[in-house]
Amino acid sequence: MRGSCVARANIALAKYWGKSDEALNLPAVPSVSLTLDALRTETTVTRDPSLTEDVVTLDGQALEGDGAAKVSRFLDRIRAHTTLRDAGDRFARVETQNHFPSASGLASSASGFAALAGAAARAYDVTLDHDALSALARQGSASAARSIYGGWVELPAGVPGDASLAARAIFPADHWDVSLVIALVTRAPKSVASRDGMRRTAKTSPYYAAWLASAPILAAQVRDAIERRDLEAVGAAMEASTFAMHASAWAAQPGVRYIRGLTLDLLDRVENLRRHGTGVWATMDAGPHVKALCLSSDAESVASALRGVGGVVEVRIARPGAGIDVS
Ligand code: 2P0
Repeated sequence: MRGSCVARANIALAKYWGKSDEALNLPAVPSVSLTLDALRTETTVTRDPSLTEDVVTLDGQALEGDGAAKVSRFLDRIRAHTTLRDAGDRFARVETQNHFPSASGLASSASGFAALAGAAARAYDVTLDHDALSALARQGSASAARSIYGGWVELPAGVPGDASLAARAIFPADHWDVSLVIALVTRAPKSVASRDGMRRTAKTSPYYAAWLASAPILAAQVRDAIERRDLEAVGAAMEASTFAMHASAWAAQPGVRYIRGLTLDLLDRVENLRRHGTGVWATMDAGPHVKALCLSSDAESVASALRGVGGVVEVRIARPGAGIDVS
């Protein structure tokens, strides 16, 4: 009757931006990510015969409207696998706790749908392996497919119509002791949801075609450099992927711009650290925050440098983390 799942967020080193199939939520480009230990989502799904609809809470607050409908539609996909016949068993209470700010560009939808997939499959007694859970989580949010797995993960581009697309683990979390130093620029929700931002980019940006052409090359460079544990090569390809993604979005009409003044100040600081000999590179997602990739032995000094940038709300260090834990 009940399933719980912990999932961790992931940060893409080679970015996903744009879809090849909107209905199946398939990415148009391959992406490569690192699952993190510090950003956790915990979800419990409890089937409750007394309910006449799903009841969803996020951090203790009732979720209504589109957010709740998205969760219900996701549960419907799990329920489609069940042989439960009793209508009273259909609806569930879904309680989610995010241990980081929601919807602010810190990939909460990634850990959110990964945790929901794991918890719901257990609550509805549906046996799915990690591959099937990843494909399922992908339909909630493509980046969630990657959070099913720990460590270094790849999500290939989707071929339109292929509902089975899943992420795959390419190297375990202990492959390489790096850290992502996460500098929060604001606690406010992001300005444009990623889904809307990427749709607008695909429809109107003259640079979207260039993004589609360059993203697979950058993803391959990131993957090969991770294999060699070559931080400079990972960092350079990660920054190229980040800037190409943001540039394609910025050129949409109207422009989709996630970068703020403070984002640029943080990028300057990262570049400055590099000029003075620290191996550190930056990335941003669909939000203004900066995540700096470095060796774990440099993480404290990078964190303290980023804390020194005026206006930064919070800086935390994240290390490679595990895939989902279902109980
Ligand atoms: C990524 N992002 O690869 C990229 C980089 C944001 C920038 O995946 O529409 O929430 O739900 O599949 O996964 C954010 O997009 O989008 C994202 P949907 P998702 O991490």
